[in-house]
Amino acid sequence: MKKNIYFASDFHLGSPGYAESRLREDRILRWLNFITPTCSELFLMGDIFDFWFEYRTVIPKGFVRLQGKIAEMTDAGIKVYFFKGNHDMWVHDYFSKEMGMEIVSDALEIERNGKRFFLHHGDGLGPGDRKYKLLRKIFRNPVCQWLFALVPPRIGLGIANWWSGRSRLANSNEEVFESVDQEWLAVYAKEILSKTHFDYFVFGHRHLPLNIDLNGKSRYINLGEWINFNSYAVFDGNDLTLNYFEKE
Ligand SMILES: [Mn+2]
Repeated sequence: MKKNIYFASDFHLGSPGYAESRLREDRILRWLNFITPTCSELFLMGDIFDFWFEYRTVIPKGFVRLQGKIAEMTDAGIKVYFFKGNHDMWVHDYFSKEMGMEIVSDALEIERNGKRFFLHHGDGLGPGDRKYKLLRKIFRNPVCQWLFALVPPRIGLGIANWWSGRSRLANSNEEVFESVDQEWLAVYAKEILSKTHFDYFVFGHRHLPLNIDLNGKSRYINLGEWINFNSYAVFDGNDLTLNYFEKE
């Protein structure tokens, strides 16, 4: 019975290099094969690629197994959503046209089986991080994207991959949980809850699997990442749970 909804983010394919990324891609394929029989919808919630920039006629090399598998899933009638992350926001029509995915640029609010979900990659939300919020505006600016596309891929992708490599994940700084009040996405979720009800807030970006009770009725799940955790969330029509693939 295809009734489950799956959520995952932060595969960071391409990082730190080809060989390690390929092993991760194989693992992701095993996971997709594992969920396919029960999957009605799949939400890929950002930073699937460590860097993706789509030119009008050119895409980055690699990741063909994932692309083929997603096309197979959407061809079979499974709805797949692709959220723009802070590493892979430069998508145009390739993912929708070739892979049948629906592109989500910002927050997505959905209701399934009477449960309300607030979904977002998680970047640029909540208090602080003003430097990134400014950068996000530049990165998402159509004129800036048009100018970047004029740079030949060999140079443009070189710069971009160098930039991506500087990120916290590639430098394996371990993420730690301090307290709910210091979790900026929990703070952001609570602010929304003061105005309107959601049963679940699902974010990525934090690189730390979290399942936090916000007020007794609502929860915040962070999807973690796939370099250390292989973490994902599943909604079985009744409840949303955090799970780990190929982990004891
Ligand atoms: Mn990430």
